[in-house]
Amino acid sequence: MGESHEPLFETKQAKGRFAYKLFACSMLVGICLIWFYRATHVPGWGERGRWAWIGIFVAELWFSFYWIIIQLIRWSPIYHYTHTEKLSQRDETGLPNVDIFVCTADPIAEPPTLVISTILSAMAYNYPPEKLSVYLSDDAGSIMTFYALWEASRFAKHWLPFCKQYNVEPRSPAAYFSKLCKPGDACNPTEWSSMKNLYEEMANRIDSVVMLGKIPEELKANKGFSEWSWGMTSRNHPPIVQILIDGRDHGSIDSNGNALPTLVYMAREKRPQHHHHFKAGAMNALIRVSSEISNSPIILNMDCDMYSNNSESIRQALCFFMDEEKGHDIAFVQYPQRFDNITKNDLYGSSLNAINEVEIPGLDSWGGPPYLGTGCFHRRGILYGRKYSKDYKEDWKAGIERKTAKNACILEEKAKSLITCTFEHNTQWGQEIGLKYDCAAEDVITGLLIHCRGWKSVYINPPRRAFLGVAPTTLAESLVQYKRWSEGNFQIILSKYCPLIFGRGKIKLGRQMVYCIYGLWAPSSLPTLYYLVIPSLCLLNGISLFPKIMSPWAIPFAYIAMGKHVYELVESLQCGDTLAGWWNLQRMWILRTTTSFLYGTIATILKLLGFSKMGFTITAKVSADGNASKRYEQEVMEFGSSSSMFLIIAVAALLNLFCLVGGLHRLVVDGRIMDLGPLFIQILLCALVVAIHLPIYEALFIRKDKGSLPRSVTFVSLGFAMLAYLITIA
Ligand SMILES: *[C@@H]1O[C@H](CO)[C@@H](O)[C@H](O)[C@H]1NC(C)=O
Ligand SMILES: CC(=O)N[C@H]1CO[C@H](CO)[C@@H](O)[C@@H]1O
Repeated sequence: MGESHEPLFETKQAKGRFAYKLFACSMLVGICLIWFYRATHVPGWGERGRWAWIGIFVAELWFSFYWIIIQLIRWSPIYHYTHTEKLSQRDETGLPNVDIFVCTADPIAEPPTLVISTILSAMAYNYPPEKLSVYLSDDAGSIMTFYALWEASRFAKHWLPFCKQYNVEPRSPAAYFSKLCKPGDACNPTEWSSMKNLYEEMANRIDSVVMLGKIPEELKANKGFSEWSWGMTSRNHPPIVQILIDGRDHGSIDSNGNALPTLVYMAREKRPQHHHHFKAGAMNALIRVSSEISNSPIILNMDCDMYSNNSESIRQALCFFMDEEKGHDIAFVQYPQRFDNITKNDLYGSSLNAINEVEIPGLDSWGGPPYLGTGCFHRRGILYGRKYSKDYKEDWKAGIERKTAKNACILEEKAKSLITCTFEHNTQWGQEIGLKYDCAAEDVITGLLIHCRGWKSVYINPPRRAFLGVAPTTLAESLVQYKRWSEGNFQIILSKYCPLIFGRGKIKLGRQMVYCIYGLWAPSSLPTLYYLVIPSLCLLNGISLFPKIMSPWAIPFAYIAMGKHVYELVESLQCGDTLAGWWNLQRMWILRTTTSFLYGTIATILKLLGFSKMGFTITAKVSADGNASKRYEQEVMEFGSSSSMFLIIAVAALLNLFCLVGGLHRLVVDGRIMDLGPLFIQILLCALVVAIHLPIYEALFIRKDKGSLPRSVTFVSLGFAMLAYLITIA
């Protein structure tokens, strides 16, 4: 077949942008009017509320500035569409090899059955199996995980032909069998049930081995298990590389006699005295180990809890890389993070619909999305630090003729030598090569460095989700996750890699600014806290911070507030949220901003001053308590522990409640109804804050289940809020 040069993908502009631009301009006029009002109405020296006024002006300046940056990405989002059918018409032997990396770090937080479902979904991609290699990096070096992978390698021999024969979707057995309680139309019922049994038996064996904490004695004779010896821990063990399925070996075939993908287990060496650089370190180890074994030009990395929900994703991504016209400068192809476990009204605001559907396509119009750490296809060479050059042409055949001479044991020994603790000493790994170290957002900074070397990236968001993960099911998990994200991104802004400084001359100014969007999450906590607390306290004292409700100056305030929220509501509904989901999302933004982002700011600044070392918390992926998951399904907020984050939330909620009651009391009982005009906006603001915090009051005073707020939090927060109240009215 001759090489066709038809485009493999196309790019379209978002529709209706003219109306949006008009709207944005009108908002800008409103913002300018507010500035003007603020600047010309400052209370004079000695008047009450002068400092509160200046503070609120600063907070509003911050919000305006942030809003303007956000407009850059809302200006003209673009969307890409792929033509996989044109790729399939081409010669299959010309398709490149693909390596898939999956990282896991803890067999308790990330159960091995979950991990192998992800692995199996990756092995079952609709792609020539001899061109596919799947690597699992196990940072805990746990024999449980190795055992699970060993079981998966045997199960794959039945699962893969079953998937291909009946075109099963999704190809994660856990997801497939949990969603489908009876055989699909195309399936042979007996074959279907025997496959289901096979899977469930395997999952049970793995679960019981994990529960017992040790593997059956008779397994120890199998290849690979002897790597573990007594006294090895997750922080202290030698390097381990085991090729469980060797795709080059003609003996590795499935139950129908077809080839299988290569499957490799890897645990890099860990010693207590050596820093291991978390996930970035694991990814770099995977890059080196895979270079020895398969050395494919394309690398996909996915989180261990994110299974593939679409077996066509590899082909879709290749449509970008292999496009003759426009593919030469694309460094990576990023899919969105989507979640499987989201309830109808998305209580914890995890689905990120507006970000995935509008913001990232908006970033795409500025040269590509950031690297988001999962669901991303990279070109291997670019991860090695290559700069963009027009003349470069990728050799898609690289690695296709694998080194047949070496047998698996020799490869394993060679690969182990690449993942010792000392291998990276005096090399550029973690700096110029591989993923960047010393940043909590290793993915975003690595993407930034790639963009600064002249490459572009693309974002692809097909309607059928490519990767599905597990969303946080408790408030604490969700808040901790956002703390990590905001912290990592803020750290970049304060480092020498700040896009505005490091990116100068390398990427466009607009691009530098949009790169800061998520970095500014963390510092937004301060103006938000101010807005949440000070106007309410001023209400209590009868100090007006906003124009009278009948004054013409109230119009821009009303316009901005309505415009912003109505627009967001419409956008949210268009992206698939429900009305209640939107309201939940508003609450989550307040909770995240006042806790996660505040903690992110403090942690970043402490680190900058040298007070604390970088820590990393893994969010637990499963909840243990049976009632907790029931509450999750009923969309009841889960607190349960006395985290200091909850204390901040409770104090803010109670303080606003007191201020609302106190303020209204003042107006009605003290007969100061004349004050209503100047304080009306503050009363409204305070009432909205109280309304959005309703579930918090419920958890403080009404609910009695295990997921409510502990009594200690109730008492301490009452104490703090009372104190603030009394100080204010004194
Ligand atoms: C996942 O894939 C299945 C088909 O296998 C599809 O029906 C489903 O809608 C997908 N899930 C999402 C969230 O897109
Ligand atoms: C891993 C996990 O938490 N899975 C849960 C997702 O939600 C469904 C129902 O909403 C549960 O059955 C799963 O256990």
